[in-house]
Amino acid sequence: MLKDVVKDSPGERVFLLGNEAIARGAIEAGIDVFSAYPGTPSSEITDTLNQACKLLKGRMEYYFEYSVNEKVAFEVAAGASLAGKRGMCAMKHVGINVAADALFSFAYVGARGGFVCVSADDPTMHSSQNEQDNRWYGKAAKVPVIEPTSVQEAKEYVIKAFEFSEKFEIPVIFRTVTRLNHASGIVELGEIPEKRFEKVEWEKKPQVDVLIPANARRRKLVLLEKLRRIEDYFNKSEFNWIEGGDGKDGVIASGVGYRYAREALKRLKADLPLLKISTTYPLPIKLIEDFISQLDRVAVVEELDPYLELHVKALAKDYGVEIFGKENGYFPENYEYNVAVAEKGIAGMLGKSTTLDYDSIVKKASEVSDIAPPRPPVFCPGCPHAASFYAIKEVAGGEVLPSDIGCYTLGINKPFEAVDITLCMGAGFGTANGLAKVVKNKIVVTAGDSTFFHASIPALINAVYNKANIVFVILDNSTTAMTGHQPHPGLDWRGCGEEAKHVKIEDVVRGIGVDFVEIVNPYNMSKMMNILKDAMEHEGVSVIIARQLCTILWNRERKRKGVRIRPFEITDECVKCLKCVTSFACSAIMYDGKEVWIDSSLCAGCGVCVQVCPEKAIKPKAF
Ligand SMILES: Cc1ncc(C[n+]2csc(CCOP(=O)(O)OP(=O)(O)O)c2C)c(N)n1
Ligand code: SF4
Ligand code: SF4
Repeated sequence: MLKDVVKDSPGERVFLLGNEAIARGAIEAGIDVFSAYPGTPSSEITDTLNQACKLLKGRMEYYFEYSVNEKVAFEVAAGASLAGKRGMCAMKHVGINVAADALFSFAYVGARGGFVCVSADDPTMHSSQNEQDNRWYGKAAKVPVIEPTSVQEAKEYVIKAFEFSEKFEIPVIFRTVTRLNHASGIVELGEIPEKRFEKVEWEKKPQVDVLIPANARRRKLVLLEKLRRIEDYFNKSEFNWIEGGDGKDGVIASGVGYRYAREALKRLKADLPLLKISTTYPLPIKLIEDFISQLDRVAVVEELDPYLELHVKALAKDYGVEIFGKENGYFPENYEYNVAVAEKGIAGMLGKSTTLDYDSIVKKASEVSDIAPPRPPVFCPGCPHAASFYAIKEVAGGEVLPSDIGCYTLGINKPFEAVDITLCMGAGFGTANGLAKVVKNKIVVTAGDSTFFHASIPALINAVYNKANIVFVILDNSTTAMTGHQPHPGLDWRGCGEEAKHVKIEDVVRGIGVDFVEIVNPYNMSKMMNILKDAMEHEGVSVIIARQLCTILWNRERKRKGVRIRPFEITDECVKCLKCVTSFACSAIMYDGKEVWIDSSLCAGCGVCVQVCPEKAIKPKAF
């Protein structure tokens, strides 16, 4: 909990979420600057440091910001590091794709103040569009990767990562996975340093900081030399260790895989030597060699790609050691691991049976889950995106409907079916640029306000410049709803409870040169549909800003102001045509096969269903 994250009582043991432990680590490390763009599973690191920033004023001060996207977040922290301050940024795994340009080059320049970038990977894709394994980024960008294996380590290793970054003057990727970010555990608190936020004088170092080719060529050699020293350091460092018994079989594990492997060995009553690796780049090659050279068979337990496995296999050839991993089918290459996965793989190597029949347990569990009614995610009652998608479907259902990532991706579902493409943030309008040139249909793209600022603006400029014919509906609910209602540049507040300078979407769009710009409240269905029709007639790019506050925030605002929500009800004029159920499907409208009614406790009182009902049978309920 937040109160524990800011608690100044060294030695006390508190119960923290993995992401809170990372935030606490940042506080104990005395960070100077923290910047982030939200993304599950990393968001609570950011939201915790946002709140802690206010509470720690006058005690442990740092600058906090929600940045417009991950590339900027990375660069904000890098700027701080270049000035000798401790800079930290956090993002979900795909955020590193956005920040990658800066990441690769910053490795050459190197850190001055400690620099730590959290990459929160998402095995099983609980809330992501892909399952990329960001350990490869460390190897590709030549940036050290440190991976904690428990909630306590999450806190400790952030502090150590800063010390390490400063020792070797190198940025660090702090890689976590959902199961660690969202797990809770006991954490022993350390000291919170006393620190005021103070600016420093800038020291020029253009031979290092300006990556013209002549400098970059020199810096590459410096980086390679650092990595050699780091590998040596990791061979002996406290991040990695060997535990367990002896014998000719062993296990190598990294990240949370280490915890699963430990538990699996306990269950199997197999006292094998276990090598835990928390520095996945550069790998502690000597330590691995020393470990495997004593063994005949080694199982490698790691989630996602056979990253460790490929490296270990290359070394194992010299020692005639047999490797049991993903490539020979002992472990899966996708989705999250658990103790059962680790046990099955290790038992397979040992030629033993598992302690439980995991396959039949999983089969039974899936039989039970088949009985439960399916509960796909739905728009909240009163969600303005639902109203927008209803209008888009009515007016442009047969056209090409690229979209983006946010709550509005739910527009893919019945009855809207108004999302044809979703790749990654910003790609909705990007792909629309290409589609507009090759398909006969009209292109009607949707993207949220946060997504607009994050990565849609260059594609909009591209469309105006290249004279594409596209309708762009910006679903402006005045928040980044999907990741927990964080702010973005379209709002007048920012991180750490401070006011912001509001960047208006309409000003940006008009400034780019779009001459069809309309702002409409999507709750007004007929107006929204008429504007859509006009936009589709327009030659060139047209932008509709569908502006209505996210209902969760609208409900909170009304509650705060003491405004009673007036729910709607279905009256006796209902002829049971079921249009409100089959064409609109607000989740407050109930249908049990016989009766249709509105659940007053869920209804947000938006009145959109009134406009959907052809009989005008839906009316506000009397208080
Ligand atoms: C590169 C990247 N960063 C972060 C995310 C996590 N994420 C998914 S959607 C989204 C933004 C949603 O906000 P908005 O576009 O305003 O739509 P809303 O959810 O409010 O409807 C974020 C931050 C992501 N998928 N990809
Ligand atoms: S959180 Fe807000 S934007 Fe997301 S579905 Fe609910 S009402 Fe819509
Ligand atoms: S007024 Fe109608 S559409 Fe709006 S939340 Fe209530 S039931 Fe749903």
